[in-house]
Amino acid sequence: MKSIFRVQTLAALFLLITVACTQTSKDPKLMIQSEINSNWTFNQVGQDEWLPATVPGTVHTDLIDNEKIEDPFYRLNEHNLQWIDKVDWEYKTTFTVEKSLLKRDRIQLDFKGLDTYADVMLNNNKVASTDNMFREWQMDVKEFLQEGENELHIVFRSPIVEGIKKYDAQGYVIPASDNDQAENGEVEGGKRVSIYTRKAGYHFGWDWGPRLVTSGIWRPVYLQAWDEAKIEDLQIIQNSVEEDKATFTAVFEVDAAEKGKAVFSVKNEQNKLAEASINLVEGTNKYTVNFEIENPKLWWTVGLGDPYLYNLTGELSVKGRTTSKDTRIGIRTLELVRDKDDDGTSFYFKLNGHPVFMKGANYIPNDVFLPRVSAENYKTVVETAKNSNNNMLRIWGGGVYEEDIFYDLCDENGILIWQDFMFACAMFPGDDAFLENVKQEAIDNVKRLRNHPSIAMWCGNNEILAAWNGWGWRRAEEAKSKENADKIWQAYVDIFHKTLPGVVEEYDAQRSYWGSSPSSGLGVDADLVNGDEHYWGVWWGKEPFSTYATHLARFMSEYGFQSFPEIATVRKYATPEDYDIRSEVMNSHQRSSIGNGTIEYYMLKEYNKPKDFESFLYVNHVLQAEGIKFGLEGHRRAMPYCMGSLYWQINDCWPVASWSSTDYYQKWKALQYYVKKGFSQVLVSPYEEGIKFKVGIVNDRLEPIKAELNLRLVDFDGKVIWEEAHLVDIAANSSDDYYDVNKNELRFKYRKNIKNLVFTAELVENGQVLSKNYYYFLPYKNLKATTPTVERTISKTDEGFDVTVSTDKLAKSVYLQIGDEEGFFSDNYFDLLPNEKVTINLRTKIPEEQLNEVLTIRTLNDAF
Ligand code: BMA
Repeated sequence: MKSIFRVQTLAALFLLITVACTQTSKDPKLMIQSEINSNWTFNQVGQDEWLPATVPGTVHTDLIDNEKIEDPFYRLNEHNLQWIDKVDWEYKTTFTVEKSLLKRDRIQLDFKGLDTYADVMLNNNKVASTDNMFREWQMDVKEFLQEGENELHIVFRSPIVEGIKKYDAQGYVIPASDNDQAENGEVEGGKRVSIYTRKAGYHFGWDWGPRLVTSGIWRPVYLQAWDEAKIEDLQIIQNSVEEDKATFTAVFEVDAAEKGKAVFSVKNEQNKLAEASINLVEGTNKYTVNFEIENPKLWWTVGLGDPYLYNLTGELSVKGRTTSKDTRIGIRTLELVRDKDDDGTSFYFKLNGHPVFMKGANYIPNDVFLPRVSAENYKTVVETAKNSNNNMLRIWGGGVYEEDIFYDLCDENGILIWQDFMFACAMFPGDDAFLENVKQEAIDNVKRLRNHPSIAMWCGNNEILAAWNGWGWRRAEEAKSKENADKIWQAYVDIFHKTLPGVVEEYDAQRSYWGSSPSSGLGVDADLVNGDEHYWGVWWGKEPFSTYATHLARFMSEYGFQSFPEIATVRKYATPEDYDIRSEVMNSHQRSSIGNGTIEYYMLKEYNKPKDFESFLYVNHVLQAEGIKFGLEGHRRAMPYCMGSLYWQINDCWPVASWSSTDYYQKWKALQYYVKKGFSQVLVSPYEEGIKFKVGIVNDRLEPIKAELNLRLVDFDGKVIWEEAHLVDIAANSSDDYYDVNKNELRFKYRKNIKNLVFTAELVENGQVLSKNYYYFLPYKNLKATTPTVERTISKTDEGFDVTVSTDKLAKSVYLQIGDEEGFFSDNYFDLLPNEKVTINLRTKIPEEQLNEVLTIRTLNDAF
């Protein structure tokens, strides 16, 4: 039996191979693709100095690599490099094409990103002229290719020169904020030309960014060849989710060279989920296949469950040859709920049926030179967000639609994305060509990103509606000419009320579109009861930090306070002679017009003047963190009225004074540690409100909690003056107060010690501390905190060290540093009470002897 079986199998196999070979000697794959990423050189047009180039890359980074310019981030170098964006640049490479490839039905060049005005020449034939950094460009090139060597040549025209042409032709000035640093950029007449070019706004400068207007092949270039048909896109639409099954439609967008029979299928890693025979129609068309997933595991955000993902493959077979596209989905329902209620209109996200408070940050690009952001950098920023209990990041509209890897990481880590379209703080042109360009850009990006479970919502722009109405742009324009003001507003309506929502409706109908952040509806100005809010009263308005907790809207999508980076980062761009925030170099790395003065104003309210530059940096970190803490906790306590808190901003694009919680080198400032605590799944939060002193508890878990709430008044020598313990029942997904006294009573009772007292609140569940929080009744400068002696012991761990610290008196804002060495402390800038022993884990590669040399521990007392 056995041997017969074997003979039969072999014969069948032989037959199969012969059939396959006689049927076609062609590649079994319908499509092949290769990346054109080597042998690139570049040259300034008009010069003749071709130098090696990196693709993907930028002109600036190629000039750095060839030592033609110095590091633009160092001291004042940026200002000597403004000529680069006013000249044209060209890139060239050659690549080899085999005869077999030329036999393919169709051959295309596929550019994932060209920055920005590029003329593309293949073997001296112009195959495209591009004008939008955010779009992908495909061009049919079969007729221009030859066997053997082929030359690809791309000329980038200056975005400034192109912008000036359009600016001059407009006939009236379209308002743009001074984030477009035209003067810094030495643009003739200070013309703010950024709005004419579909290119990352922050390249033209921002109040946290340098002015470095790049050009280049910033995303990969592919050569693709195929026969019969190509899958252009695979969209997975979720139709229904029930406990035992979820149903979907796979929408294949296929470009077919000719009509004919095809088999479409959808597979997961183990099984074929569905298959359908469909007749292809020539040209680009959509074909659908329905499928189901049994017992679906849901995708959850940070803290609520696993962000479970399903890998799927859509396959297309024509005449026995196949092509496929991989994608990945998360099964979840997500709604932006806008219901009328007693206060106005709600604004919250409901995930898998549960309202979820959004805790997170605004996110900007990680570098002004985008292609050098590594996978590791992306991993770090997303992990920082996750480890700090963020469940949402807002990709702000003055940057870019991020790389695929960024969204993949957010999918994997349970972080939702509020995705702005790329428009910020400026009005824009509204001519037909511009609108069509914007439409194509939106289509490209919506199609690229819509299968990611992390994408929560599309938002038209950042602060443009607020600028037009609230900042007075409309009135100013009307005063100049009503007719032109009407044209400018019409362009706004065309882009943000028609084009962009139209694309979302057509290509991603299941997601919400929000016109502008902040706003209260399409074209409706932000108010506190109907939508999202950017609150800058603290900072621009010099209002006290405590206002964060009282200026409440339905969703706080921006608020922030600045700090300089830590000394190790400052040392990378400045030398000791620059160590004064008003020095030319430090000032050039501070782009907020009111930055230095505002930091000092707030600092002197809470603290005395720091004794030196390094101490200033340290106190600035603590100041920023202590300030934002009012927002992190206050917004959460105000749930369900307020359902989101996204501080401005998690990252930096160069080393600078900014509102960020991690600096350009991804180092955590004090704020990042405070965010981690302020956004913990369960939070205990002592606070003052009017004449009351209260302790609130916020529970983001979807289950109730029974816990012990321990409250104490402790003096700075560690003596417990008063204590109370309460057993508390905390409802699921709730915020409430669990202690409430008259503030004056408390102050009166302890008036003798108030300068020497800290109120501590601790929430304990089954012996585990869920959250711990300290509260002082006076600003630090009015406290009687004397210099403590902090003891430390060190022990080696697999990934670094455990540093255990203890103190004889209150140690305020304990700050551990390891000089310029690389390392990460699990906690930092924390208060330590006598009788406490706290172990901090330090992840580092430095040896123990070195650690003993470089480890320093400061407390706030050392800063004055
Ligand atoms: C917000 C943002 C940015 C800006 C930040 C700090 O309004 O939208 O435009 O960088 O404030 O000023």
